[in-house]
Amino acid sequence: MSLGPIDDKTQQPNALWVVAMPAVAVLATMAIAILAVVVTIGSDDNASTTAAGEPMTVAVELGELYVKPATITVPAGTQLTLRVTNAGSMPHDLKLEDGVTGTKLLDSGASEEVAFGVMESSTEAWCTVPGHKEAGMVLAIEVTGASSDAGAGAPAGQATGATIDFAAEPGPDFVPFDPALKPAPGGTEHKVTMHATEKVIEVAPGVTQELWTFNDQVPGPVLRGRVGDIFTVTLINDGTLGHSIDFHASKVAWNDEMRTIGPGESLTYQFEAKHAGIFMYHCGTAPALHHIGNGMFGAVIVDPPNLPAVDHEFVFVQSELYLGPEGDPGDLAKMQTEDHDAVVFNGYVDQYKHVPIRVEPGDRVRAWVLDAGPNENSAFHIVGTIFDTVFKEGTLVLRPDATTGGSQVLDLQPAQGGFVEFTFDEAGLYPIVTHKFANVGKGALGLFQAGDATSTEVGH
Ligand SMILES: [Cu+2]
Repeated sequence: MSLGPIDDKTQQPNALWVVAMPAVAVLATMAIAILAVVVTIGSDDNASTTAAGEPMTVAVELGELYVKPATITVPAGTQLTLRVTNAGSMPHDLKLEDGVTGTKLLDSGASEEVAFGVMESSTEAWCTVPGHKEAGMVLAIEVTGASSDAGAGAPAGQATGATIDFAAEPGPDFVPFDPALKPAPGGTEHKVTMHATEKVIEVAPGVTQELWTFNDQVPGPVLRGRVGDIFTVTLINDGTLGHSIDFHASKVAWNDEMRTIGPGESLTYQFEAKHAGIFMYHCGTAPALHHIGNGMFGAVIVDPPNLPAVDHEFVFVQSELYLGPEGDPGDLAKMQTEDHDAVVFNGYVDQYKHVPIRVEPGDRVRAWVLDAGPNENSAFHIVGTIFDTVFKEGTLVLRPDATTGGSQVLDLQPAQGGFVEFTFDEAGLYPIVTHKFANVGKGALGLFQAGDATSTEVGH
């Protein structure tokens, strides 16, 4: 027998990780590689495929986000023991499909030798930390000479995601995410505590997901200040996974303030708001796509100097939903293929269609918009009005002026933001959409109600 070849293409840690990889981990990696070679040389290439019970021990390394080797090949009947070392910087484990056989959750640098039992047919083991299997942390155990190869290599049954009924109404106790924005608090220092949590939350009528959140809400809390203010944020990890926070409003080193902390740990992240705008913040823990796509994002608003008062300020954070099974975390595979189930404003399907946002005709309204993605763009538009003021990505690109025109859409790519200002000239209903219209039928629909509207019919 022999170990399967190591496929360098799939097992190279990514470049970012290499930067942060401590020398100790490099040495550990080399040692493991040597161990693996020793096992290969020391094994019997002519082993009988029926030599039931022959023991074999293989060294396996875990890291972000790979298993090395990715494939091991053993004769049927082998009593397989794996010596598993976590060479990564975050906790990992390695378990068979039964979810029981395998290692405990190994901290960075820890090792465990575990009997995986007698191998009768090909199977897989993977890291059970959510998202890590989908990101590539899978070990294929190929069994040669098995009596029946019927199931060999077949992927594990894929659980199907929950489905949304876009015609359904939320329950009577439904409370929408409050879109009203408060002014920046007084003072120039803002002390904020953010709890990273994992919580089952309703995302559409009758549909819940185990979202990963900041302060049990999606989007996370809006932070607001002025240019020159200091934000001191204490992140406390109340979850069971590693989490982190990355403020786009800050200029700080990625490997310090933005580092991943384990369950029960905390860190302090301080930054000066040096530039005006609406900035995204998000969890950056690998795979970041999963942590953002499953709810860990929010907005920091840094007011431009001399921002005039208006009658109403609102915030709309657009994001997608990639549903896993009911009550489970979102589906990373769907996030990777950009196969979203819904596009939502402030975390819930069509919530301001169900509960319109009330203003009065003639009121000046400022809507701050952030596209949290992780994948979709936003063509933010309000049916029935024209934006006379547009601020996008740090620049006031349009202001009311008899010589300039109007704006119909604030166009945003993921992580971009800005604000628009407008009025409603007549009483009635005004839909809030992204004019990427396929998404309007998938949850990206809300309503402003100006004055007393006589009907809640929406003409679509
Ligand atoms: Cu996270």
